[in-house]
Amino acid sequence: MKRTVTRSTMIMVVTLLSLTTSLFARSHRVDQIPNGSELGCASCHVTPGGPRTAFGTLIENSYLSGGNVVWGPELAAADADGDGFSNGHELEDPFGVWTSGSTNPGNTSFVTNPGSNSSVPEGDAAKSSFQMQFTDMTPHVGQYFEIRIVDTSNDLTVASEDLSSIGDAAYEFVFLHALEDGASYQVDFWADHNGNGTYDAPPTDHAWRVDLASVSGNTMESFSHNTNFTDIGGTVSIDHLAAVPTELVLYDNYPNPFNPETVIRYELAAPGFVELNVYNLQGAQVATLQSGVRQAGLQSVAWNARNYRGEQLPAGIYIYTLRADGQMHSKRMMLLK
Ligand SMILES: [Ca+2]
Ligand SMILES: [Ca+2]
Ligand SMILES: [Ca+2]
Repeated sequence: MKRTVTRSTMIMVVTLLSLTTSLFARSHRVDQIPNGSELGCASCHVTPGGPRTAFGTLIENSYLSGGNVVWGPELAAADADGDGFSNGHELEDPFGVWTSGSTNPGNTSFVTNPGSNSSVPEGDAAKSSFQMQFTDMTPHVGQYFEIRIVDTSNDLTVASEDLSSIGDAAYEFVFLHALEDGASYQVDFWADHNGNGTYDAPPTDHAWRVDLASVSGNTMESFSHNTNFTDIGGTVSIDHLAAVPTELVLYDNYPNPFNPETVIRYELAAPGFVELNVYNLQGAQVATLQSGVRQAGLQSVAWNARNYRGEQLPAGIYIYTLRADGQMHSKRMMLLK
């Protein structure tokens, strides 16, 4: 990195910083814990700049690096004030996934003081949270993915989320305040392996179930891709796929890179004329995959890497461009040999 700060500016900044720290304690650390601005310095100091709270002491002793707070899973899991709720639970980031500079997590009105045992979460805020970590999901990158948590006592879905397109082999979901202590749940999830936009029993689509028996506190599970499928049934909500999308969306093709075939998917907000073309990097149009009126909803088009004349195209990067509804979207794909 280039240094553009002059020596005199540096001295001024250092002087200002030392003045500020002596007057206002380490107020910059407020931005280094999730929802830190909700409590200000009160999370770490009993009085501004005064004695530290249990949370402030824990950070001071074990979670500073170069004067900055090291927020993460470990500090989140600890319960500094011993009130039975972890620091992360009290700050709405139970698994310590928040990073400084990003949007504050969770519901700010649920935040309680991790440095005071008289400040504790109540009602929904006291409910436990769940984190599901996925790894090695490479076979499904680019596919639609859905996960839901079902209360096994009444078969009701207590939380669900989806990804319109899996972006990476590793990803995670956090469901805040979804679990009741002592209750049991099943976590059902599936990837739209055949790309048709609806759930099909395995092995056509890949679907799995993880059981959470009698949960106690904030709970974390991890899952790596395997072929031990469970048919999670047709009750999974895919309503939003049937529903008309509100805007034109062009998804990453899958697989990518590819050989010999890939699938391009997009969502159309209203019925209308659609043109889907493929160009090479020189800007020449090499194929037209669609040209005509299409219905609203999810559309899926396969391409076998052949040009207008049916000839196999050389390996390389190609651009696919979707024109519809007065808009144009483009993405890149890579053909391998
Ligand atoms: Ca606590
Ligand atoms: Ca507390
Ligand atoms: Ca499917």
